[in-house]
Amino acid sequence: MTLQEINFDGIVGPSHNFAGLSLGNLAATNNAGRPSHPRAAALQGVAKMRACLELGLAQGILLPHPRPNRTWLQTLGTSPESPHGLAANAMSASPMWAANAATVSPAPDCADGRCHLTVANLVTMPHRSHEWPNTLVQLQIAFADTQHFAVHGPVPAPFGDEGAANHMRLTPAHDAPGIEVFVYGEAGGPFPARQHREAFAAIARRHQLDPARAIFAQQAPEAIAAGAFHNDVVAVANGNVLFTHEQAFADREGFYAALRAAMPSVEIVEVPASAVSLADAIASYLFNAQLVTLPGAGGMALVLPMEAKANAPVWNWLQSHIAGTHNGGGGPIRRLVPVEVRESMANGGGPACLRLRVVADPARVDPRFMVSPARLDTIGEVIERHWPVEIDPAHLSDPALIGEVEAARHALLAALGLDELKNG
Ligand code: SUG
Repeated sequence: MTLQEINFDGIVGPSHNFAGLSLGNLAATNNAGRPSHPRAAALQGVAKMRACLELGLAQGILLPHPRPNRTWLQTLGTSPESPHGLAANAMSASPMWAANAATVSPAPDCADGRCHLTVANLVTMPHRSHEWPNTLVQLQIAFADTQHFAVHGPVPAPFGDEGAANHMRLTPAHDAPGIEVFVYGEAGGPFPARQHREAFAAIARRHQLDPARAIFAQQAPEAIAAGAFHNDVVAVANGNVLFTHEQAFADREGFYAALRAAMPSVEIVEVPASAVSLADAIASYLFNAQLVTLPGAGGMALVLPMEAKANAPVWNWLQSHIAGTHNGGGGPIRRLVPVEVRESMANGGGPACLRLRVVADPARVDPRFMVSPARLDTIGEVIERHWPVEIDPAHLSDPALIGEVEAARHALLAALGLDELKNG
């Protein structure tokens, strides 16, 4: 059995819009009210997946959820057709940000030798709080092989859980036991601290992790206040490398010391605030990148948003890292792969937000959730034919738009042989 990292990208749903629902997510609130471009957004996501396949990586997908979420509206005593103030919450395409789908502990970390996944409850934001039942259904189908996977329901409210966006794993090799890092926030700042420590403590217990190999680290309150609503906006890990902004963690020294004690081979690549300010890191999404190990002896690549290339301090830092100006030529990031995900970025979702990492044998995953270039062609064709070109967020309860959005999703499910997801 070959365990490898598979990135499951959320396909951008046909209702993608800019309603400005996420307090503390500066991109989303700054773009509130603008027209969105669902077709272009979804095609950008497909192109990113294609770029990852071309790097030789394994690629999977998660599917858009039913929107508007009629089941959720029903539990609130209403429907898309009735007048209410919930239209934007029911129409959000937020499941595209698969990093918030679940927290994943690969099999080598778990006492029972299975890969454990806990669906994130996302309770802090109303528009995201109703994602988990549909996410859970997909995870239960994709990872149905109970000999190799254990899929858990959400941690109960009020313990907020945002999934893998606040979780990092450091390991000498994907198929070896790793150190899992759980980053939580503390309430009290201007913006919500969405990830609660209690939720992650529960997940570490459920996933049967060795307590000596689980580290709980507090996110810096100033990072949350500056717009880093998830830790993956200011830090990312892969293999033995932690790539982080200097101001990501509340107790930076203490966290680094704990990490070094648990894993002496860890390599911490820290970008100092003197080179890239927290504001530039957050605006450019430098760290919301996929730090990936290339097959063979290619080293690591950083799949990052175009916005990082457009930011002079960020791009200069990256160029000097690659050239080895400050590290004697031995920096772990060997290649930069800028991708265009502008529509998702405008809602605060960079390349890393769009994917959920699962270390598994691809042969154990339901093949309908894996993609090849040919399957991406099929997905692209459905998007070209059915996804709305533009959505004005003032029209989210327009029956014609609702009909178009529902039909588009059904067309994709049919094309991928996933009709069983039609109602949820
Ligand atoms: O939860 N944006 C998402 C972005 C999630 C990014 N994910 C990671 N960092 N992993 C959020 O804030 C905006 C939707 C709106 O405003 O309509 C939104 O939900």
